[in-house]
Amino acid sequence: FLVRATSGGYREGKTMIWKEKNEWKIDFSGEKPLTPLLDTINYPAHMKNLSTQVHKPVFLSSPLFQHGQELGQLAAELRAEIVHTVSKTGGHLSASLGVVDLAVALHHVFDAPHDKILWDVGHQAYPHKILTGRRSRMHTIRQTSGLAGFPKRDESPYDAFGVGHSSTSISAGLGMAVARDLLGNKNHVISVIGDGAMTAGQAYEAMNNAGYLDTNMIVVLNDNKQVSLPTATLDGPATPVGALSTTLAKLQASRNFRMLREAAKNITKQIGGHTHEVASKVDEYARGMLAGLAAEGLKPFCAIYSSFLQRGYDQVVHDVDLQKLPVRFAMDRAGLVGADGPTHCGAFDITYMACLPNMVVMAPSDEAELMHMVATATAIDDRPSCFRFPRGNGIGAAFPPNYKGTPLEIGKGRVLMEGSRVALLGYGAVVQTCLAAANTLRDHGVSITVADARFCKPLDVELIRRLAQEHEVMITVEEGSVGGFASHVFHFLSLNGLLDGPLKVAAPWIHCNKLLKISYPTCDPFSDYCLGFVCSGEANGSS
Ligand SMILES: Cc1ncc(C[n+]2csc(CCOP(=O)(O)OP(=O)(O)O)c2C)c(N)n1
Repeated sequence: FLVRATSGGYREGKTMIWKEKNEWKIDFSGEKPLTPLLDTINYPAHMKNLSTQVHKPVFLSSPLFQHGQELGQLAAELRAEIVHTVSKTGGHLSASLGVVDLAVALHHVFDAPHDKILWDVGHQAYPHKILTGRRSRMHTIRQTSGLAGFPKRDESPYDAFGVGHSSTSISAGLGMAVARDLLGNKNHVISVIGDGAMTAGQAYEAMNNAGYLDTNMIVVLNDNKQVSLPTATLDGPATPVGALSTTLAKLQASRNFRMLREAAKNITKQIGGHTHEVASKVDEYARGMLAGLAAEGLKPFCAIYSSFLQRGYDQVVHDVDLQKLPVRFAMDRAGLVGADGPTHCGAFDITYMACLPNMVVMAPSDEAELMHMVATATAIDDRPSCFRFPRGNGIGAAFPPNYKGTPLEIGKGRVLMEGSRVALLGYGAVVQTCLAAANTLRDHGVSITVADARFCKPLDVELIRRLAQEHEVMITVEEGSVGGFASHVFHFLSLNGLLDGPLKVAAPWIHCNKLLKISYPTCDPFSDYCLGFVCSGEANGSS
């Protein structure tokens, strides 16, 4: 099997992508590839008449086209197009290249958007986007006001379901199939899921329910034996799927299993809903497993994106927090994540972790503090703890000796800059923004204190009380949703009568787009806000 896309006028020696044995090779020239067939296609309707038959194209002499067909040519051109676009924008290259043939086939066979095509995770949607009217905007992908990096319902009617998180396609597809039947419609529903996404409990629960309901839907398992993430080690690519996949593959192939499956299907139908109820309790188990490790006296760390921890929330609450088990959650990608967009934005973790009764909730203001918080979490043995840190590089803070952190006193913040009129109380990496804003404000003659809260729970109530009593204005700063750090601070202030005096408080709500534009050391939007607030006496835009 050999697929080629050529650039530079289809001259020999300009091949960009080809397959040798089991490996894809890319010879990237950087030139915009010629894509004569793709240029004729803006929507799936334009590719319906392309042939799947072997024929000899007039303008190409490469091996693909001697033995190929128009759809194969389209796929080859799409590959070249994606390599070219992603070389400029960045993004999910391998996942998208991996489904080019599939995307071409699905859009040729099915009639989207009438038929619903659901891409699991959605990181592989670039060929789908190009074939569904968005080719001319691919250069804007993952940028502010540009195309999203993932399928998004309000971006295109061809994006049947919004994604970014894995393993939702079968359950969402099943819902669409059931809705179709209830409404008496006739469309197809196709869920495309990878072997990596297939390892999550949600996918299994959905399959269980789909089998029980016996609704007509199509699930395409894209079993490439890889997750398109950097899983390689020094010994080469690591196979991400484990015992479950191997065992299931063997099991599914066996005759006995197939007989059992038929029998089980009949029994399930007779028992009805109860089976579903029992089965639905098999859920995201990883947090449960960590709880087991902690219960046996080990020191488990759960390192996870803030946005992906959302998936296992009941495990955090029920399996860990209520039992006071010392699982440590290291929440990466906390706060704004830039090009990965809203599905990967770590906006909610402060809120959903700090409302739990036993959780210690921390956020480091720089990479050295992060080391101290790892040490702090390691030392906390009688309850769960968590710390959040942002995507990207540190600020270049000096590391502690031997790269070893020292446990912090729990519930104690620190003052970084002493002033008298305005107190900025930052939580997490935004403390750096506070420091930058403070410099601007000082240039305007405003005497300013900057404090690093370090802990959202337990709060450093002594520090907060002092800041409230000794300043005219207090502003809390965090990168997260309403209900987070500011809520805890204001709650404390109100319960202790500290809002009943002359103190002006605010937790500014600055739109993400503005925040993204903050550049040190000017940090305009935030310092502008502070200046406006301090000088005008009005809490414009505060929440
Ligand atoms: C809930 C959740 N956890 C983790 C991720 C991070 N992630 C992005 S792609 C991916 C791997 C998907 O692998 P697979 O389904 O096999 O897709 P393919 O290898 O075909 O790209 C993971 C784990 C995610 N998107 N969502």
